[in-house]
Amino acid sequence: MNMRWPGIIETYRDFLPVTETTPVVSLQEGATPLVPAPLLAEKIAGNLSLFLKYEGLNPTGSFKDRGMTLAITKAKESGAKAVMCASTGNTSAAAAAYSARAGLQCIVLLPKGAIALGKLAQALIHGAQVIAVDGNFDQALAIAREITAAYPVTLVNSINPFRIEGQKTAAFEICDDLGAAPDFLAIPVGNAGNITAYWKGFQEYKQRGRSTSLPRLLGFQAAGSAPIVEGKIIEHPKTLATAIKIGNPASWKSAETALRESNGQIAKVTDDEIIEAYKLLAAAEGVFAEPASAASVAGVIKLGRAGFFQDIDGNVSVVCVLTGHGLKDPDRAIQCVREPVVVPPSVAAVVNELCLS
Ligand code: AN7
Repeated sequence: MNMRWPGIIETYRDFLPVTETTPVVSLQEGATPLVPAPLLAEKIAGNLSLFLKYEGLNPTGSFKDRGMTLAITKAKESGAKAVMCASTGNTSAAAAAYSARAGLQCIVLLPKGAIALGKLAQALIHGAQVIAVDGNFDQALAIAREITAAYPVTLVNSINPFRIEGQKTAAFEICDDLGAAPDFLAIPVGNAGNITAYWKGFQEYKQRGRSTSLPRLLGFQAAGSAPIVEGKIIEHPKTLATAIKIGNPASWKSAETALRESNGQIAKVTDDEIIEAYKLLAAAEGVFAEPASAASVAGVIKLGRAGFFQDIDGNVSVVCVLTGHGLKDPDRAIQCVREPVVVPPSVAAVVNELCLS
């Protein structure tokens, strides 16, 4: 069979810890579009070229698939029978799907009542054993770490280095598509695995002569869940962007290293700013991303308003990572716009409603 795109492991095999005999578990993840966003760019700054790395178009609807294809492949290679993760939703959706494909048992710990509907549906339909913890994500992750240290169950949170290895391939794709690294990469930050992975990817691509420059990283956290920005653990994180409702990121240190080495910065965006960007993306560019993803765009809008890009000479290229699909969280979409009006089933009623007469 001649596959058009065989997934990230086969495509970037030379950059990943696999051998000829590694049993690759893939859903043909990766090769996500880099969508130009000219209307949004124009609103932000005159000298901006803006692109959206639409990671919601991965098989389970988020960037987690890149890390999970490798984490599950390596778990299978090592002879593991079961994997576990704590999750704000997307990791559990990916873990459940790839585990199903690999024939592994999958256990997921979810903070009770704090998971978007689509993500919960995914974990359940793929046959994971789902346990709701009456606490927050950070507590669930602490439990998962302790259990996987004591029992023969493989942890597939991003503390697992294979997750980072897989996720770095998104940086490769951006360089391949643009023909160079962008000037800036804007990315939402939760547990901080993805910003770590992107930085690793951009660096390796440059070291291996596949790109010639490095981007500056712009990380964004939700204002009520911004431990890295505040410089302290947030015991009770709050935000409607449930994917990044994380108060004690596992990859905190490596995120700070990436920010420092790339001459980047991390800032916070409020829930109102996130929703504004979320609606603008959908209505002005036709791109539906979940609220956490819109944090990257909200951050770039905020920097634009402060004159950040205008102060730079010449054209500036910015890639915003849209980490998850908008359909993950349908409740939020409906809540923040107007629900449809209801009319009787007649032409006259619809014409009247549309003010056509
Ligand atoms: C849509 O699924 O942590 O900074 O358990 O789902 O690498 O954690 C999700 C994180 C951004 C933050 N956008 O990435 C999980 C989980 C979306 C996400 C992030 C997440 P990291």
